Amino acid sequence: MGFRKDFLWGGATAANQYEGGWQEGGRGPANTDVMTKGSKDQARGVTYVLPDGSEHLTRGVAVKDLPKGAEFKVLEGYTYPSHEAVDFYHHYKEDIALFAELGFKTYRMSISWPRIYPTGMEEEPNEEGLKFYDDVFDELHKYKIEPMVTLHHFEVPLALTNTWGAWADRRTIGCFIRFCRTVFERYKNKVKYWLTFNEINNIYFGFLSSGIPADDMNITMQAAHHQFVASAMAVKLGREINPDFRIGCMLAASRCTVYPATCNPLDIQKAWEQAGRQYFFTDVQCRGYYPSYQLKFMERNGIHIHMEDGDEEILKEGTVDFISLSYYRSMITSATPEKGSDPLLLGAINPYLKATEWGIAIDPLGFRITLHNLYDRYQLPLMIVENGIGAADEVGEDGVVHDDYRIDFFRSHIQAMKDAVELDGVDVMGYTSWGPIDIVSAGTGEMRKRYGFIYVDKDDENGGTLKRTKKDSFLWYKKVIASNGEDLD
Ligand code: P53
Repeated sequence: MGFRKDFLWGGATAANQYEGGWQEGGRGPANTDVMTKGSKDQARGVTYVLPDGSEHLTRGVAVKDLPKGAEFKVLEGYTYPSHEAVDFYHHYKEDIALFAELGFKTYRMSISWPRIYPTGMEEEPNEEGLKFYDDVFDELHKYKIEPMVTLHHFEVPLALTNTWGAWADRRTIGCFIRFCRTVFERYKNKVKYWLTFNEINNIYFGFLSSGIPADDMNITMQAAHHQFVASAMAVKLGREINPDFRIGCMLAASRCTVYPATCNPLDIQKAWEQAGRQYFFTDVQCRGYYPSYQLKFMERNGIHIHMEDGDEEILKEGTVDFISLSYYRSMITSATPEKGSDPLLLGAINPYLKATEWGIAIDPLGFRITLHNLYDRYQLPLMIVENGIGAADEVGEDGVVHDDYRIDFFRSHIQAMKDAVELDGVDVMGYTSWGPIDIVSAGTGEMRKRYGFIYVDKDDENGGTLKRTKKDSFLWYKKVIASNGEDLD
């Protein structure tokens, strides 16, 4: 009973939300570097210039109806949270020592693509960028922490976005595979676990997740196809370079945890359909072909994707070794629009659940249900690579954050994961909490929305000393890891 002996406990981050050093060591700008700060009530924007020199900010990151000749650019007078983030670039030794103190077996991180290929199009990689990750991996191994690396965590060289719309264009596959070959070869003895595309089903976010400056289903689905092909090619290539690599896909599983608002079969069908819009991504990456229901859906909705000869074969040959996933919440849906049928809207409130300050439903049982579903569907090992609660922590008079709400959240979710293992027989490889140290929020760009066991002194106006302090949850999670998930008190 209980978790595997070699269970991979740890934490997870993404370069664009953590590293900072955006112009250091020869790094080029990314799509994430032109995204401004938003808030709970106001979406982030993206800055650009027009050929006449005028400067603009989009409303929201679903970039659409852009005037001809628009070029995304960093402009004076805006706050861009990714530029400094919380400066892992200069604090990695200190932070990794804290992860080691927590007892991490693994640390999930991403490699910033434009740190290795500044525009994405160079023939040769940037040695200084490669050296930085060598140092990070060496530091992790010093403490016997196994790195788990996401190759694409929402970050694309900005030049690829400006030149051809990033993943909307097939040429991006070639640039990405060149990047993969470089890092696979360089780190083949330092990194064993790789993830291809973070939350691939969040390609629906467009610019934020994949640097695509468009909001059009035909373009999005074509871009998704390019990512499927790129992911499968990366899996094949990785296996050639080192047969011991374990390469997984990554699904935003909250989006599959869709409950019908009532027992009306119309609502049930709606929930099933919406989950299908998400599961289809893992279907392609785990089974190696598009499922029939998705092909029919695209046909019915006039979505035509162009596949090249050989694509079907690539998808078949490049299926993943395991499934990694994020889980934050469940959602509800209804066939009656006023009850909220759009899973992206936070408006549909589940009356049986409490929510976080950011309106995220807290649903540990939904976590168990989703793990069970995913394991039934694919019979592949599951790796939970994101789970956690974003909260506006207050530093107490004693200088410490007393985050019992965070401990409650993790306790209930780790218990639910344990139930999935012990009661449903799900094969879970490991668990990494999201943002074990406070980092920039992807959705809003805020610092105020904190996930960490480690507090970082930085505010939303770019102020703060960047000093790291342990919250109450730090000792709690340390104890959980030390007991391999047995002691959740
Ligand atoms: P934040 C929502 C919006 C953007 C990214 O989210 C998201 C989600 C939730 O599915 O996905 C992941 O920071 C993502 C992380 C992100 C985390 O959720 O908006 O993989 O990069 O930080 C949490 O609170």
